[in-house]
Amino acid sequence: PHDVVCVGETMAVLSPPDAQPLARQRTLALSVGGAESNVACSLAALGHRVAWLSRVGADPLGHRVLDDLSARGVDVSAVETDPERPTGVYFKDPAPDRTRTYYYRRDSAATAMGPALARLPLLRAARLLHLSGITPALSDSCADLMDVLITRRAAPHPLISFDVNHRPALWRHRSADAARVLLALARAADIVFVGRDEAETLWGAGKAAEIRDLLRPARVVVVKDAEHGATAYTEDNEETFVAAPPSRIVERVGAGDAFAAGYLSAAVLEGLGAEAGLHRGHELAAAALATVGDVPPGGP
Ligand code: KDG
Repeated sequence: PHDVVCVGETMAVLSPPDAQPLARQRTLALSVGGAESNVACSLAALGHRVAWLSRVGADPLGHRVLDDLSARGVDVSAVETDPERPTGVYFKDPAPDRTRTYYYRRDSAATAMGPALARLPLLRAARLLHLSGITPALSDSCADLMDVLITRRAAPHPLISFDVNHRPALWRHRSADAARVLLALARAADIVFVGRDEAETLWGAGKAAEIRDLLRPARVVVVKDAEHGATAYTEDNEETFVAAPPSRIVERVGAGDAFAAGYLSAAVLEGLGAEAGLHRGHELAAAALATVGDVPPGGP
């Protein structure tokens, strides 16, 4: 069985190779990115056995997604190819404060994921399942899948890790309320990653300890506070803060995913504890901040 199974949409990414504004570009770099598969790539680079589950279109971009992820050591054997719907695409528009993302993913192949996925033996046998708040914003069937996996624990064995990953641009097209849906999912997960600013926007909770209380009964809550550092609240009610090392910032997209991978690798998969998890999280996030791609270059 796999150490970790990550479930979510991955897209083709078009980005300015020089991190300059999109509107001025003549040539764009084509890569692959998706919050959950970014985590999968970082975990595979650390030597963990990882699979990614999703759907891609029967198109060249779908092939590219599968090729890139398998080249990085991620098992993509259970990914479905959709003959009708395309692979999603997104563009990055870098700016000095933060990169904006523009999605072209409505009715993509991944939006047709649904509760049937929870029956896959590969998913049920994993030690850890990593999911994010992007998926319930994709479609009704994706929201049902998240409910079945997290709230109803259709796969009872794996621990569930959930990164809140609030993407307002996706919720704008949905009738469901992001704050309510993401709160219910986070509370029902075992390990939650959330940004302090994200929690403030969603739920009006701005202090790490307040966020922890709000997300109870989740067993572990990791609150990330950008450049300052991150605090982990573990089951014994221990609070551990580790400051982020100073890092060179080229482009931020993917840093949160790298952080989650680092924490899961050290604290959960290797059982080294929260402090080691936070340190490894910061270390991997720093590498992601220093590169334009969602995931630092790598692979065997
Ligand atoms: O965390 C990085 C992701 O936001 C990026 O890879 C794109 O998956 C993505 C999304 O839906 O925003």
